[in-house]
Amino acid sequence: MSRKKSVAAFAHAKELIPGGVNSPARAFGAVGGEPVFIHRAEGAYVYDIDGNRYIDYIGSWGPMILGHRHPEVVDALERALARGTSFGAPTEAESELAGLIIEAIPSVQKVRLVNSGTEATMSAVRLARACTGRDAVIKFAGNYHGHVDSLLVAAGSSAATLAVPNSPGVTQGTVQDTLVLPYNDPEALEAAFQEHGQRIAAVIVEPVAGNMGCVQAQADFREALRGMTQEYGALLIFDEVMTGFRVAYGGAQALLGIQPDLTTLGKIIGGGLPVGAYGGRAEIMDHVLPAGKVFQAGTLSGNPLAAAAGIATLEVLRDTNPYDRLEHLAARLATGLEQAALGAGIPCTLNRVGSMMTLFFNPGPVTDWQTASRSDTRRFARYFWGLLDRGIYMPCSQFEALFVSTAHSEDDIDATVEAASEVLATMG
Ligand code: KE4
Repeated sequence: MSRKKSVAAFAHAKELIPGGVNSPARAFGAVGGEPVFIHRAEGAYVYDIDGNRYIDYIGSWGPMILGHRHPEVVDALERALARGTSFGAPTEAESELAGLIIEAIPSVQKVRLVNSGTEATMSAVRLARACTGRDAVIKFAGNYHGHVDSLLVAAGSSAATLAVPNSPGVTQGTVQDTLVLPYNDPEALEAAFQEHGQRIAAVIVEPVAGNMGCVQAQADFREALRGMTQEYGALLIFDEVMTGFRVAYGGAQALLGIQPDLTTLGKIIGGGLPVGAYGGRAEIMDHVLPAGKVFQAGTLSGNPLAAAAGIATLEVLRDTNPYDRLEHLAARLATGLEQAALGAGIPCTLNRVGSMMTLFFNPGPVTDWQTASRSDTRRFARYFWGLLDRGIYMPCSQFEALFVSTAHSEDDIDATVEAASEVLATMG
């Protein structure tokens, strides 16, 4: 499989763009080699600039739950485009998208549209601090909430909860109010609240994590999240940028039966165009300017094209309810991958929630960052490249989730399992 044009395109891009990409995850840094440059996509497939076709399990890192260029989304975009692209003024489409989100997620009574998941989480944290009059925020090792300065932190080496910046340019001052705890550890969460409870504004969490690979919050941890925040008057923020409309139409909170105080969204609600959102009870959201005093703004927030793609995507999900089909396809893939690894005698653990999953090169169980980080990333890289050379485009990192879309067929799944069996058999 020749990828000469991608190699040349990457060399050129690196002269113009830091690292040749506009988001680091795309650069194949975690698996080595040169990224493929995509020319076009259709349904379950992407086509690179060398003309190679791949079955796509990245799906733009989550948005493409309906596959690429779904006819309803394309049609909605074309109709919106005929009326213009951006007005800097309110449009009815924004209320329509907000209405779909509110209808789908009972804990959300009002919602503000922004342009990315990062903007959503940044704004939700600011709002929680304003509402509670407190400063401290708890996050969890292995959770990613976008490149918000105060959340770009790693667990402090010293006291278990102290956060340290994990990017140059993030100041100690910015992270002094951030506490980092282990995921799926209710005792650590309770201890943190006993020590810091009166100054904790919020806990932000991926209720089903996708950014350490796929790891679900366990029942005792979920109970502690809701119980401790309620007991100490802190807000519980579910970061559902990835899981919103992915693991269920109502998101992970519908699946897990927990109502957070605030929810952040992105990815699927934009149908492939830039949209983020944060929402919650009206009594909280009405603190946001101009209803309240908490500042947040955005030139292209609620952009008509993005709103059109988001509305079309959510309407198709609402009206066709494809979650049983997604479950069937994803379970078929998961079983096939597990059997392929077992057959090759390679210690692996597969974590799956609905149509998002991760095959960890790790005997498991994988329940938090500490266990996930023990995965064999070199073996993962060999698996990734073996599949890519066989026309299967998996997420280019052990610590990401793959996504199945409604456009994938059983034949696509079976071809993927066959390719994985071949590759894993060479790795045993
Ligand atoms: P964006 O700012 O990238 O739209 O969203 C940030 C974000 C927030 N919260 C969660 C749970 C997320 O998964 C993300 C972004 N996810 C990554 C993939 N794991 C985006 C891929 C990338 O950074 O290029």
